[in-house]
Order: sequence, then structure tokens, then C-alpha cells
Amino acid sequence: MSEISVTVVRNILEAQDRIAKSNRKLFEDHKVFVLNLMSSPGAGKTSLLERTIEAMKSSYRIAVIEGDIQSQEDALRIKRLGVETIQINTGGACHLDANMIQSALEKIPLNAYDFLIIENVGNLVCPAEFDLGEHEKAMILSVTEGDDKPLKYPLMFQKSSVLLINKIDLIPYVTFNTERVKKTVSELNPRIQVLEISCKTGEGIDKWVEWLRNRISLCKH
Ligand SMILES: Nc1nc2c(ncn2[C@@H]2O[C@H](COP(=O)(O)OP(=O)(O)O)[C@@H](O)[C@H]2O)c(=O)[nH]1
Ligand SMILES: [Mg+2]
Repeated sequence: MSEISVTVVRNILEAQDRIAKSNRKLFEDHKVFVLNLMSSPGAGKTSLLERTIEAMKSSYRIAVIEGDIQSQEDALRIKRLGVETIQINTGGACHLDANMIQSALEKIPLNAYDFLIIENVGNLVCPAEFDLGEHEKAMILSVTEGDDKPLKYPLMFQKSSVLLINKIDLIPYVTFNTERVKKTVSELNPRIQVLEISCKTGEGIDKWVEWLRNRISLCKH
């Protein structure tokens, strides 16, 4: 890479950091708890949003930003639950960035919400590298992806506050060593909390909702 292109890349990254800081200030000023939900495609992000919204929408004012390379599929699934949803199509980019969130925020009156969930683009690598201004990052690893993923893709596990091991209803049919994942992940990130869930049966969702309730309430003070 030439010196000029290195400088341009650095300027772009610094601009993204500034925008992330300004998003974070906006969220704090409005006392809205913001979660960045990440995983590989198909791990269960939208399914978890559906479960979460069903469990929490009577007590909290929730808005959702859906990130996808293309299509409105996920936004349509969430809108069906009666929740304000903004779809961002990245048009090829494999992750959301702070600038895209800032543009989406023009359509979301933050003072009308307690909780904003951002479903990032399905990808186990790039989303972890970009600060959106969120309070917390959470990630899903589903049991069909294999128990070696924390070793292969450590960054997302290091950056997340919570790891949700999803699709535990499928454990009898796949080779997945939950203890191995927990051990690797706690070595990569000692502060990470691991929750075992099934979006299909609803198992473990109560603990996840409890974690969210605590975080939302911390944001209000
Ligand atoms: N068996 C099982 N299937 C699940 C579970 N959670 C999600 N799925 C399925 O996994 C597929 C991908 O889910 P989706 O929520 O769209 O994943 P996303 O791409 O991460 O948003 C869908 O067919 C879901 O029905 C689960 O806990 N158990
Ligand atoms: Mg989805």
C-alpha cells in the first residue's frame, strides 16, 4: 500500500470513530440502551430478535435496525411484531458502520425508545471490527457451526459481552462440545457471559431477557 492510500484509510477510520462517538453520545443523552447483535449468517439473530421482542415489548419501547447486504426480509419479519424497524442495505459491504447507523437514526426519534437493537450483517469477522456507538456487543454461535469457531474467529468472541449458544435443541444431532466452547471463550475473554438458548423451544430466553433488563435499567440512571 502506498503512503497516500495508508493515509486515506487512516482518515476514513478516524472519521468512523468520530461518528461512533457522536452516536454513543446521542444514545446516552436519550438514555436508550443500544445492542449490536452479531453472528454468522443463519445462526439465529432474527429469531432471537423475535423471541426478545415478544418477551419485552409490553414493558419496553423497542426499535430495531436491520443490517443486510440486500433485501427487506428481516425487517418484514420484525415489523410483523409491531415494532419500529429500519432496514439498512449495505449494497455489498459485509458489516454495518457508524455512518450507516447515523443515517438510520435520522428516521428514529430516540426519545420515543428505551431499547434499540441493531442486527448486524451475518458475518463472523468484519462486524467485530467496527464500533457503531453501541453500549454492548452480543454474539450468537449456533451449535451447527462447530465448537472450533472461537479458536478460528477470536475477535468477535473477544469484543462481545455475551455469547449466546443457540439451537441447543439440535445438540443430540450434531457434534458440539459446549464445555470446549466455554473454556476457549473464557480464555479469550474472561468477562464474557455465556448463555445457552434455543430460539425454537424458548429454552434459556428468560436469562437473556433478564440480562437485557439489567442493562436497560443501568442506562436509565
Ligand atoms: N432448530 C433450531 N433452528 C433455529 C433456531 N434458531 C433459529 N433457527 C433457524 O435457523 C434459521 C436461521 O435463523 P435466522 O434467525 O434467520 O438467522 P440469522 O440469519 O442469524 O438472522 C431459520 O431457519 C430459523 O428457523 C433454534 O434455536 N433451533
Ligand atoms: Mg437475520
